[in-house]
Amino acid sequence: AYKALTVDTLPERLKGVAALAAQVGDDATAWQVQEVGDGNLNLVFIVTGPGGKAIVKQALPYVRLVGDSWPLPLYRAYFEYHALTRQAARDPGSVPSVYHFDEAQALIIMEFLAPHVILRRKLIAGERVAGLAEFLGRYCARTAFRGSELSMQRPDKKADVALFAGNVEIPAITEALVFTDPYFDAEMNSHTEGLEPVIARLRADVGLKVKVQQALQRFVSNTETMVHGDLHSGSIMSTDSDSRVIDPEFVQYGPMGFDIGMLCANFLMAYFSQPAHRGSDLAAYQAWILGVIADTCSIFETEFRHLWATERTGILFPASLFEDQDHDSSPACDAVSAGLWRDAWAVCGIEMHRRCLSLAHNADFEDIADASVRAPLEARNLLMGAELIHTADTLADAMAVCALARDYNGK
Ligand code: SR1
Ligand code: MG
Repeated sequence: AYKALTVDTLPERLKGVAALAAQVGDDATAWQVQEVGDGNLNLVFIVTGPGGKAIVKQALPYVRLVGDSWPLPLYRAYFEYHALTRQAARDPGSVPSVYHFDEAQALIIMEFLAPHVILRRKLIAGERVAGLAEFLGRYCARTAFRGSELSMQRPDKKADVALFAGNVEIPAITEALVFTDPYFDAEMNSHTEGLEPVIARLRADVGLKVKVQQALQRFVSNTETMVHGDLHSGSIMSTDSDSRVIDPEFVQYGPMGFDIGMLCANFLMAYFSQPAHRGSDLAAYQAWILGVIADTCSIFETEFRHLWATERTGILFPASLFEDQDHDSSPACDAVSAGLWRDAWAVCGIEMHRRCLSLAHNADFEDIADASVRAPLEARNLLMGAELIHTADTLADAMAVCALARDYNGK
């Protein structure tokens, strides 16, 4: 039966797992165990032994952030495991290696990444990561394209959609906390004092709420590709020059623009929060963040078009309908890309709202102790989010989004 691990029980309980012993050494009495989970949901242990280190991640039967009053299925570890194997296949090297999965104990033993730290912490500290945009742009494009019917064969895609459709309660968190709660007075909401006029304006904007619900409609019903589902800067670990994506338990089949939209939102929130974190290097660091957004999106587009040209092996937009007739499928790729970015910018604006208004705010803003400093920075973020949601259909590209961010940053 399932039982949550502790630092004291882990060596005895996992000493027989050969895959763990292979990483850290056979002698479990020599293992040192630390619990380091700082996310909202799970236990995360670092196991250190004479042979090295490994991560043991175990799901809890409830939301850690809230407590056992909010039960949450253990099955999320099963979906996380299957997501990691697919991400590793679709973008090799982008995620930690998995050594062992135990479904009954809802635990995954995986690679200890060192000296990687959570990207959000690096952004708050004003640190740069070389190659970040290249890595993230390629990761988002490859997983979006290779998990869709642009690439996958019909039986594989149908089987995968059916498999991940079993992940019900975890995406339900996103459906509520991201797409719904920010726009009414939901029980678990909280906000910085002083934001009331901005919040009232958002909630009075019926057109905005229609667009958000349309985005939710696409999120729940459009199974275009396998999305990570929670791709914020806390789901990325980086050194100064290497990055990996972690934590895909919010996986589902959803819109191709979902992950990159959520990702850009988190860079924008890093950008808007910087005046409270930086001194003399503020302008240069903010410019670097906007550069990461612009480059990530442009590399996404280049990689997506490269895959379109070289790996279009699925049922969608077959060469027989395009290349044979006019030797050019680029108008079709343009149309797919336009729909993808429309979804991405809407999700981007919505994520910018939820991290300031519903449960689970982000440290970029929360680490600003003085509410009178935090509120105006969050207000810029909320208002730009609303503009993104309203104009998602017509935004030219990520450069236009960065220009908008510069405008709001000056307000
Ligand atoms: C109750 S879970 C709250 C948030 O934590 C996760 O990391 C997701 O971002 C989720 O929305
Ligand atoms: Mg997470």
